[in-house]
Amino acid sequence: MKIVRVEAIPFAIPYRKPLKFASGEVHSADHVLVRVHTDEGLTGTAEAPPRPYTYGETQESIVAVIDRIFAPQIMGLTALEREAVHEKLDRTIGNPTAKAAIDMALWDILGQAAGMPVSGLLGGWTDRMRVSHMVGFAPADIMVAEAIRIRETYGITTFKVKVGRQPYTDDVEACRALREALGADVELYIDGNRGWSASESARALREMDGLGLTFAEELCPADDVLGRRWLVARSPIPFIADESATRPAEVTRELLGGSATAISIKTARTGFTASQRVLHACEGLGVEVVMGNQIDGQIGTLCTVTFGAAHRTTSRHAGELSNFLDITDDLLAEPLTIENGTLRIREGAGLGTAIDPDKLARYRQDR
Ligand code: MUC
Ligand code: MG
Repeated sequence: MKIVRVEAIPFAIPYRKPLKFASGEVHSADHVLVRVHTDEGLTGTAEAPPRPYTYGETQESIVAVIDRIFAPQIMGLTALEREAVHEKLDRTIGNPTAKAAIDMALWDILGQAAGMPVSGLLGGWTDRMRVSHMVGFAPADIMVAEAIRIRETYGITTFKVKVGRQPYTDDVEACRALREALGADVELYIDGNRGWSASESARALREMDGLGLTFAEELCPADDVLGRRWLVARSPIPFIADESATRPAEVTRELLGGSATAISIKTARTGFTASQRVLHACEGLGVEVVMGNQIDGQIGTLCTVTFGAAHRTTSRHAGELSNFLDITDDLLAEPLTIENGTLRIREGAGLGTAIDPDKLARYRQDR
Protein backbone atom coordinates (compact mmCIF):
# COMPACT_ATOMS: atom_id res chain seq x y z
CA MET A 1 0.00 0.00 0.00
CA LYS A 2 2.94 2.37 -0.57
CA ILE A 3 2.07 5.77 -2.02
CA VAL A 4 3.72 5.98 -5.44
CA ARG A 5 1.95 8.97 -7.02
CA VAL A 6 -0.30 11.86 -6.00
CA GLU A 7 -2.30 13.69 -8.68
CA ALA A 8 -3.81 17.17 -8.20
CA ILE A 9 -6.06 17.83 -11.18
CA PRO A 10 -7.79 21.24 -11.49
CA PHE A 11 -11.29 21.09 -12.94
CA ALA A 12 -14.09 23.61 -13.48
CA ILE A 13 -17.85 23.00 -13.70
CA PRO A 14 -20.25 25.98 -13.98
CA TYR A 15 -23.05 26.67 -11.52
CA ARG A 16 -26.69 26.90 -12.57
CA LYS A 17 -27.00 29.96 -10.36
CA PRO A 18 -24.38 31.53 -8.12
CA LEU A 19 -24.45 31.02 -4.34
CA LYS A 20 -23.98 34.37 -2.58
CA PHE A 21 -23.16 34.94 1.09
CA ALA A 22 -21.56 37.64 3.25
CA SER A 23 -17.92 36.66 2.66
CA GLY A 24 -18.11 35.84 -1.07
CA GLU A 25 -19.93 34.16 -3.93
CA VAL A 26 -19.40 31.09 -6.10
CA HIS A 27 -20.16 30.87 -9.85
CA SER A 28 -18.11 27.87 -10.87
CA ALA A 29 -16.87 24.76 -9.06
CA ASP A 30 -13.17 25.38 -9.70
CA HIS A 31 -12.01 22.49 -7.53
CA VAL A 32 -9.03 20.13 -7.47
CA LEU A 33 -9.43 16.37 -7.85
CA VAL A 34 -6.90 14.60 -5.64
CA ARG A 35 -5.91 11.03 -6.43
CA VAL A 36 -3.42 9.05 -4.38
CA HIS A 37 -2.05 5.93 -6.11
CA THR A 38 -0.41 2.94 -4.41
CA ASP A 39 2.11 0.38 -5.61
CA GLU A 40 -0.63 -2.28 -5.45
CA GLY A 41 -2.78 -0.39 -7.95
CA LEU A 42 -5.31 1.12 -5.53
CA THR A 43 -6.38 4.75 -6.05
CA GLY A 44 -7.88 6.91 -3.31
CA THR A 45 -10.02 9.85 -4.52
CA ALA A 46 -11.20 13.07 -2.88
CA GLU A 47 -11.62 16.75 -3.84
CA ALA A 48 -10.30 20.06 -2.53
CA PRO A 49 -12.49 23.19 -2.94
CA PRO A 50 -10.48 26.45 -2.97
CA ARG A 51 -12.12 29.07 -0.76
CA PRO A 52 -9.80 32.10 -0.76
CA TYR A 53 -12.21 34.13 1.42
CA THR A 54 -12.06 31.44 4.10
CA TYR A 55 -8.63 29.77 3.94
CA GLY A 56 -6.56 31.80 1.44
CA GLU A 57 -6.24 28.79 -0.86
CA THR A 58 -6.74 29.06 -4.64
CA GLN A 59 -7.06 26.31 -7.25
CA GLU A 60 -3.49 27.08 -8.35
CA SER A 61 -2.12 27.09 -4.79
CA ILE A 62 -3.72 23.72 -4.01
CA VAL A 63 -2.20 22.14 -7.12
CA ALA A 64 1.19 23.74 -6.38
CA VAL A 65 1.38 22.74 -2.70
CA ILE A 66 0.42 19.14 -3.52
CA ASP A 67 2.75 18.83 -6.53
CA ARG A 68 5.74 20.61 -5.03
CA ILE A 69 5.58 19.92 -1.29
CA PHE A 70 3.07 17.27 -0.17
CA ALA A 71 3.49 14.63 -2.88
CA PRO A 72 7.29 14.41 -2.55
CA GLN A 73 7.01 14.35 1.27
CA ILE A 74 4.58 11.43 1.51
CA MET A 75 5.93 9.27 -1.30
CA GLY A 76 6.77 5.77 0.01
CA LEU A 77 4.56 6.06 3.13
CA THR A 78 1.44 3.87 3.32
CA ALA A 79 -2.25 4.45 4.08
CA LEU A 80 -1.62 2.73 7.42
CA GLU A 81 0.86 5.45 8.38
CA ARG A 82 -1.50 8.43 8.50
CA GLU A 83 0.18 9.86 11.60
CA ALA A 84 3.45 9.99 9.68
CA VAL A 85 1.69 11.48 6.65
CA HIS A 86 0.14 14.21 8.82
CA GLU A 87 3.44 14.92 10.53
CA LYS A 88 4.86 15.67 7.06
CA LEU A 89 1.84 17.69 5.88
CA ASP A 90 1.76 19.72 9.10
CA ARG A 91 5.29 20.99 8.47
CA THR A 92 3.50 23.35 6.07
CA ILE A 93 1.20 25.91 7.68
CA GLY A 94 -2.34 26.34 6.36
CA ASN A 95 -3.56 24.70 3.12
CA PRO A 96 -6.40 22.88 4.92
CA THR A 97 -8.38 21.61 1.94
CA ALA A 98 -5.27 20.28 0.18
CA LYS A 99 -4.30 18.35 3.34
CA ALA A 100 -7.87 17.14 3.96
CA ALA A 101 -8.24 15.76 0.43
CA ILE A 102 -5.05 13.72 0.83
CA ASP A 103 -6.27 12.42 4.20
CA MET A 104 -9.65 11.32 2.79
CA ALA A 105 -8.01 9.71 -0.25
CA LEU A 106 -5.90 7.63 2.15
CA TRP A 107 -9.04 6.51 4.02
CA ASP A 108 -10.53 5.58 0.64
CA ILE A 109 -7.47 3.39 0.00
CA LEU A 110 -7.80 1.81 3.46
CA GLY A 111 -11.44 0.94 2.80
CA GLN A 112 -10.69 -0.51 -0.61
CA ALA A 113 -7.79 -2.58 0.76
CA ALA A 114 -9.97 -3.90 3.60
CA GLY A 115 -12.98 -4.44 1.31
CA MET A 116 -15.07 -2.30 3.69
CA PRO A 117 -16.96 1.01 3.47
CA VAL A 118 -15.12 3.96 5.00
CA SER A 119 -18.24 4.92 6.97
CA GLY A 120 -18.04 1.57 8.78
CA LEU A 121 -14.34 2.03 9.48
CA LEU A 122 -15.04 5.48 10.95
CA GLY A 123 -17.91 4.47 13.21
CA GLY A 124 -20.73 2.84 11.24
CA TRP A 125 -23.57 4.58 13.10
CA THR A 126 -26.10 4.76 10.22
CA ASP A 127 -26.30 4.71 6.42
CA ARG A 128 -27.79 8.16 5.71
CA MET A 129 -28.22 11.72 6.93
CA ARG A 130 -31.05 14.18 6.82
CA VAL A 131 -30.11 17.04 4.50
CA SER A 132 -29.99 20.73 5.32
CA HIS A 133 -30.14 23.12 2.34
CA MET A 134 -28.32 26.46 2.25
CA VAL A 135 -30.38 29.43 0.99
CA GLY A 136 -28.08 32.15 -0.41
CA PHE A 137 -28.63 35.91 -0.71
CA ALA A 138 -31.51 37.07 -2.85
CA PRO A 139 -34.62 39.19 -2.33
CA ALA A 140 -36.83 37.59 0.33
CA ASP A 141 -39.46 36.34 -2.15
CA ILE A 142 -36.81 34.56 -4.25
CA MET A 143 -35.34 32.93 -1.12
CA VAL A 144 -38.80 31.71 -0.16
CA ALA A 145 -39.44 30.34 -3.67
CA GLU A 146 -36.10 28.49 -3.57
CA ALA A 147 -36.84 26.89 -0.20
CA ILE A 148 -40.31 25.81 -1.33
CA ARG A 149 -38.90 24.30 -4.54
CA ILE A 150 -36.22 22.41 -2.59
CA ARG A 151 -38.76 21.09 -0.10
CA GLU A 152 -41.14 19.99 -2.87
CA THR A 153 -38.45 18.45 -5.07
CA TYR A 154 -36.21 16.76 -2.51
CA GLY A 155 -38.27 16.56 0.68
CA ILE A 156 -35.73 18.70 2.55
CA THR A 157 -37.15 20.38 5.65
CA THR A 158 -34.05 21.99 7.20
CA PHE A 159 -32.69 25.27 5.82
CA LYS A 160 -29.60 27.29 6.66
CA VAL A 161 -30.32 30.89 5.74
CA LYS A 162 -27.40 33.07 4.73
CA VAL A 163 -27.46 36.38 6.61
CA GLY A 164 -24.90 39.11 7.32
CA ARG A 165 -26.12 41.71 4.78
CA GLN A 166 -26.42 45.44 5.30
CA PRO A 167 -28.82 46.56 6.56
CA TYR A 168 -29.39 43.57 8.83
CA THR A 169 -33.12 44.21 8.64
CA ASP A 170 -33.13 42.73 5.08
CA ASP A 171 -32.13 39.40 6.60
CA VAL A 172 -34.62 39.68 9.43
CA GLU A 173 -37.29 40.22 6.77
CA ALA A 174 -36.07 37.21 4.74
CA CYS A 175 -36.07 34.91 7.79
CA ARG A 176 -39.53 36.08 8.77
CA ALA A 177 -40.81 35.48 5.21
CA LEU A 178 -39.28 31.99 5.20
CA ARG A 179 -40.89 31.06 8.51
CA GLU A 180 -44.28 32.42 7.41
CA ALA A 181 -44.17 30.63 4.06
CA LEU A 182 -42.74 27.30 5.27
CA GLY A 183 -44.62 26.99 8.55
CA ALA A 184 -43.56 25.74 11.95
CA ASP A 185 -42.45 22.28 10.82
CA VAL A 186 -39.25 23.27 9.02
CA GLU A 187 -35.99 23.85 10.89
CA LEU A 188 -34.30 27.20 10.19
CA TYR A 189 -30.87 28.43 11.31
CA ILE A 190 -28.72 31.33 10.16
CA ASP A 191 -25.12 31.86 9.04
CA GLY A 192 -23.66 35.39 8.88
CA ASN A 193 -20.18 34.59 7.54
CA ARG A 194 -18.87 37.41 9.78
CA GLY A 195 -20.94 40.06 8.01
CA TRP A 196 -22.33 41.90 11.03
CA SER A 197 -20.85 43.63 14.05
CA ALA A 198 -21.61 42.22 17.50
CA SER A 199 -24.27 44.89 18.13
CA GLU A 200 -25.96 44.33 14.73
CA SER A 201 -25.96 40.61 15.45
CA ALA A 202 -27.56 41.17 18.86
CA ARG A 203 -30.26 43.40 17.37
CA ALA A 204 -30.92 40.89 14.59
CA LEU A 205 -31.21 38.00 17.07
CA ARG A 206 -33.59 40.01 19.19
CA GLU A 207 -35.76 40.90 16.17
CA MET A 208 -35.74 37.27 15.02
CA ASP A 209 -36.78 36.04 18.44
CA GLY A 210 -39.97 34.06 18.00
CA LEU A 211 -38.94 32.65 14.60
CA GLY A 212 -37.79 29.43 16.27
CA LEU A 213 -34.23 29.46 14.89
CA THR A 214 -32.10 26.53 16.08
CA PHE A 215 -28.56 27.93 15.62
CA ALA A 216 -26.70 31.12 14.75
CA GLU A 217 -23.36 30.70 12.92
CA GLU A 218 -20.44 33.17 12.63
CA LEU A 219 -22.65 36.26 12.81
CA CYS A 220 -19.69 38.52 13.59
CA PRO A 221 -15.90 37.94 13.36
CA ALA A 222 -14.20 35.90 16.08
CA ASP A 223 -11.33 38.38 15.69
CA ASP A 224 -13.60 40.95 17.36
CA VAL A 225 -12.62 39.02 20.47
CA LEU A 226 -14.50 40.78 23.24
CA GLY A 227 -17.48 41.77 21.09
CA ARG A 228 -17.91 38.20 19.97
CA ARG A 229 -17.70 36.84 23.54
CA TRP A 230 -20.23 39.43 24.63
CA LEU A 231 -22.58 38.36 21.83
CA VAL A 232 -22.18 34.61 22.39
CA ALA A 233 -22.84 35.01 26.12
CA ARG A 234 -26.18 36.66 25.26
CA SER A 235 -27.22 34.49 22.33
CA PRO A 236 -30.50 32.71 23.06
CA ILE A 237 -29.47 29.81 20.77
CA PRO A 238 -26.20 27.86 20.33
CA PHE A 239 -23.64 29.92 18.41
CA ILE A 240 -21.74 27.88 15.81
CA ALA A 241 -18.09 28.53 14.97
CA ASP A 242 -17.33 27.65 11.35
CA GLU A 243 -14.49 29.56 9.66
CA SER A 244 -13.14 30.69 13.06
CA ALA A 245 -12.59 27.06 14.14
CA THR A 246 -10.90 25.27 11.26
CA ARG A 247 -8.46 23.08 13.24
CA PRO A 248 -8.77 21.13 16.50
CA ALA A 249 -6.71 23.77 18.35
CA GLU A 250 -8.91 26.59 17.05
CA VAL A 251 -12.00 24.66 18.12
CA THR A 252 -10.61 24.42 21.66
CA ARG A 253 -9.61 28.10 21.65
CA GLU A 254 -12.99 29.36 20.45
CA LEU A 255 -14.99 27.13 22.78
CA LEU A 256 -12.92 27.72 25.91
CA GLY A 257 -12.65 31.44 25.09
CA GLY A 258 -16.42 31.78 25.01
CA SER A 259 -16.55 32.68 21.31
CA ALA A 260 -18.71 29.71 20.32
CA THR A 261 -21.06 27.18 21.85
CA ALA A 262 -21.34 24.76 18.88
CA ILE A 263 -19.04 23.70 16.04
CA SER A 264 -19.39 23.18 12.28
CA ILE A 265 -17.37 20.14 11.18
CA LYS A 266 -16.27 20.26 7.55
CA THR A 267 -14.47 17.26 6.13
CA ALA A 268 -13.28 19.53 3.29
CA ARG A 269 -10.90 21.20 5.77
CA THR A 270 -10.24 18.57 8.46
CA GLY A 271 -10.55 15.39 6.39
CA PHE A 272 -11.62 12.35 8.38
CA THR A 273 -8.67 12.13 10.77
CA ALA A 274 -8.80 15.65 12.20
CA SER A 275 -12.61 15.78 11.92
CA GLN A 276 -12.68 12.91 14.41
CA ARG A 277 -10.41 14.90 16.71
CA VAL A 278 -12.77 17.88 16.47
CA LEU A 279 -15.81 15.67 17.02
CA HIS A 280 -14.33 13.92 20.03
CA ALA A 281 -13.27 17.22 21.58
CA CYS A 282 -16.81 18.55 21.13
CA GLU A 283 -18.32 15.40 22.64
CA GLY A 284 -15.94 15.66 25.58
CA LEU A 285 -16.82 19.30 26.14
CA GLY A 286 -20.52 18.71 25.60
CA VAL A 287 -21.20 21.02 22.67
CA GLU A 288 -23.34 20.31 19.63
CA VAL A 289 -21.93 19.86 16.12
CA VAL A 290 -23.33 20.31 12.63
CA MET A 291 -21.86 18.77 9.50
CA GLY A 292 -21.10 21.84 7.37
CA ASN A 293 -20.54 22.26 3.64
CA GLN A 294 -17.53 23.94 2.05
CA ILE A 295 -19.72 24.46 -1.04
CA ASP A 296 -18.64 20.98 -2.03
CA GLY A 297 -19.24 19.14 -5.25
CA GLN A 298 -20.56 15.59 -5.18
CA ILE A 299 -17.22 14.03 -4.23
CA GLY A 300 -16.87 16.34 -1.22
CA THR A 301 -20.51 15.83 -0.31
CA LEU A 302 -20.04 12.06 -0.33
CA CYS A 303 -17.10 12.55 2.05
CA THR A 304 -19.26 14.72 4.34
CA VAL A 305 -22.14 12.24 4.51
CA THR A 306 -19.71 9.35 4.97
CA PHE A 307 -18.31 11.02 8.08
CA GLY A 308 -21.61 12.44 9.33
CA ALA A 309 -23.50 9.15 9.05
CA ALA A 310 -20.64 7.28 10.71
CA HIS A 311 -21.07 9.01 14.08
CA ARG A 312 -24.00 9.33 16.46
CA THR A 313 -23.38 12.95 17.42
CA THR A 314 -22.98 14.21 13.84
CA SER A 315 -26.21 12.40 12.86
CA ARG A 316 -28.36 14.26 15.35
CA HIS A 317 -28.74 17.32 13.13
CA ALA A 318 -29.33 17.50 9.38
CA GLY A 319 -26.05 17.77 7.47
CA GLU A 320 -25.36 20.46 4.86
CA LEU A 321 -25.27 18.15 1.86
CA SER A 322 -27.08 19.86 -0.99
CA ASN A 323 -24.83 22.58 -2.43
CA PHE A 324 -24.04 20.28 -5.35
CA LEU A 325 -27.63 20.77 -6.58
CA ASP A 326 -26.56 24.23 -7.81
CA ILE A 327 -23.77 22.78 -10.00
CA THR A 328 -24.60 21.82 -13.61
CA ASP A 329 -22.70 18.51 -13.57
CA ASP A 330 -20.11 16.54 -11.60
CA LEU A 331 -17.33 13.99 -11.94
CA LEU A 332 -18.83 11.05 -10.01
CA ALA A 333 -19.53 7.98 -12.15
CA GLU A 334 -22.66 7.35 -10.09
CA PRO A 335 -24.29 10.73 -9.25
CA LEU A 336 -25.70 11.45 -5.78
CA THR A 337 -29.45 11.67 -5.29
CA ILE A 338 -31.35 13.23 -2.40
CA GLU A 339 -34.65 11.45 -1.69
CA ASN A 340 -37.16 12.09 1.09
CA GLY A 341 -34.84 14.75 2.44
CA THR A 342 -32.00 12.28 3.02
CA LEU A 343 -28.69 11.36 1.39
CA ARG A 344 -27.26 7.86 1.69
CA ILE A 345 -23.68 6.73 2.01
CA ARG A 346 -22.17 4.26 -0.46
CA GLU A 347 -22.18 0.64 0.75
CA GLY A 348 -19.22 -0.71 -1.25
CA ALA A 349 -15.53 -0.81 -0.35
CA GLY A 350 -13.86 2.57 0.23
CA LEU A 351 -15.65 5.89 -0.24
CA GLY A 352 -17.45 5.18 -3.51
CA THR A 353 -15.90 8.20 -5.24
CA ALA A 354 -15.33 6.44 -8.60
CA ILE A 355 -14.83 9.05 -11.33
CA ASP A 356 -16.42 9.16 -14.80
CA PRO A 357 -13.37 9.41 -17.12
CA ASP A 358 -15.28 11.23 -19.90
CA LYS A 359 -16.48 13.89 -17.49
CA LEU A 360 -13.01 14.34 -16.08
CA ALA A 361 -11.65 14.76 -19.62
CA ARG A 362 -14.34 17.37 -20.34
CA TYR A 363 -13.88 19.48 -17.21
CA ARG A 364 -10.19 19.21 -16.36
CA GLN A 365 -8.27 22.45 -16.81
CA ASP A 366 -4.72 21.15 -17.19
CA ARG A 367 -4.91 19.75 -20.76
C1 MUC B 1 -20.66 28.22 5.20
O1 MUC B 1 -21.12 27.47 6.03
O2 MUC B 1 -20.20 29.28 5.58
C2 MUC B 1 -19.36 29.74 2.72
C3 MUC B 1 -18.13 30.17 3.08
C4 MUC B 1 -17.47 29.08 3.67
O3 MUC B 1 -16.34 29.03 4.15
O4 MUC B 1 -18.27 27.99 3.64
C5 MUC B 1 -19.49 28.30 2.98
C6 MUC B 1 -20.67 27.84 3.74
MG1 MG C 1 -20.63 28.90 7.73
